[in-house]
Amino acid sequence: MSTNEQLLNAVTEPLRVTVAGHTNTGKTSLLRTLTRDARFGEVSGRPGTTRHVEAARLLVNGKVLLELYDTPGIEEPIDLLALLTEQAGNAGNEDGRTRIRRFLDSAPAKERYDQEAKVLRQLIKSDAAFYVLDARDPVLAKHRDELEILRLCGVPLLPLLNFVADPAAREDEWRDALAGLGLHAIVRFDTVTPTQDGERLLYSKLANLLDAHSATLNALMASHAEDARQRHHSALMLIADLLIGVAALQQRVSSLDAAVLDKASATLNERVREREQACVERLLSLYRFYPDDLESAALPLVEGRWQQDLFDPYTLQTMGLKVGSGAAAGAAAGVGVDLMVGGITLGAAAAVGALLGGGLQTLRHYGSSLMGMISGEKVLRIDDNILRALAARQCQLLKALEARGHAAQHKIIAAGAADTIFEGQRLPAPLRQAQANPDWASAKPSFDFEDRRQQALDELVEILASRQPSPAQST
Ligand SMILES: Nc1nc2c(ncn2[C@@H]2O[C@H](COP(=O)(O)OP(=O)(O)OP(=O)(O)O)[C@@H](O)[C@H]2O)c(=O)[nH]1
Ligand SMILES: [Mg+2]
Repeated sequence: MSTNEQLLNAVTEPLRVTVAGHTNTGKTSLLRTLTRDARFGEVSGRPGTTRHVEAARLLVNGKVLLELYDTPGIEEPIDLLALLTEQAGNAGNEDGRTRIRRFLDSAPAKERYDQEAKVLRQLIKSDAAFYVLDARDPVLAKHRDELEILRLCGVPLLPLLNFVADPAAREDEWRDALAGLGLHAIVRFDTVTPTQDGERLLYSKLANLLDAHSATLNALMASHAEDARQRHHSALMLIADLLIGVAALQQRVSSLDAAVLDKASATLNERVREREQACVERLLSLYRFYPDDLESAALPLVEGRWQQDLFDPYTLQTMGLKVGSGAAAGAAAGVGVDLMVGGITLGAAAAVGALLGGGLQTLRHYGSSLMGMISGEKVLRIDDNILRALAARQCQLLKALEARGHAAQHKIIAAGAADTIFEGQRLPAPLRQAQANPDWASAKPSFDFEDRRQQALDELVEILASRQPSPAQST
């Protein structure tokens, strides 16, 4: 039995954690990020958005490990604390829970304080609570009163500093104030841009507060790390498959006539765009983002589409790349298409280049051009720098998706700012092999070449992984 299974077997019932805090501090956003569900609840910049308690469950192997409860924001803590104190007035030394229960049974809990009552009703039956705060806020009396009220429920509280990525965050001020209230275990967790090990830290601090539930939290952390590794590997497979497929793409042309080249390269470009788009959609869905969640911004995509066309010379320029092949580099002839003229010697190629007025700078001979040598056929294929740009863009997207919380609603990286991935003169071997194997344009089952394609794919995944390690590896 694996350690993970042992941990899971030790879990008897789900851990119940209430997410509480002042209104508009990012409670619902936290739920979105922890459940990786960008559609959970309603998030907005106006206060009082969440009006009811709403639960989300985290499952591992079909078993519910954690139940998280989103709650309405607390709006009137100062008056409520005064009421609780007043209600306790003649009751002597009763404990906090009794005071809270009395309040919950009283008329104000159904009227003026009905939002607050929903929070307390949930909190009192939970194992713990995250107290979400906006670290940009100054520490005020209302926060202290709010914490005092929540603490009456007798449930361990873990304060969570949200908005810590904002330069206006007053982290030290909050740490001091919380320490003054006896709250020393604190987590920084920006729900929009959580750090790579943010969730692990969150759960491990919670485990420190909740000895009895450490098996649950350990199982959750182990499963999160494993999920992140698997997602990362699947993402690299998608990217590698795109690159191998595109490198193998070829478009035959009957002549080197400009109009023929134009048409053929346009067809080829379109096939690449479609494949790139399909890869984007798969990556988004693998990371549980939706194209329409990204509206007006997120990533360098608009509604899941790249803002800049891959074949626009400006796109390549912003990545420090240019299209190499002279003859095919004229915009009309299809930017980014490398021209291979089978069977033509360098001398003859130069002549053809001269004919086109461009000069074939990157004439290459690959496997299929041997065929061409006999038949005299000509094929267009995708320029090396387009492959570099494709790799860079997809890896940039992957990085952004891995850094993005599911509560994010705004742009996080600038278009075109991708780092180059395959620097230098030559493309990695698996891509060069793909260029020589037009059959690799799509994965097909059970042919001889399938294994070699798969090997090249695995090799390319390794190369990509060495440039873009999984975030889970650092944890
Ligand atoms: N930049 C940034 N914005 C955040 C973060 N967390 C929340 N927000 C934004 O803050 C606003 C409030 O977020 P919500 O998640 O709705 O807050 P809430 O605490 O659930 O609010 P109520 O339900 O009204 O109590 C939204 O506009 C969020 O997009 C964060 O970590 N960084
Ligand atoms: Mg909310």
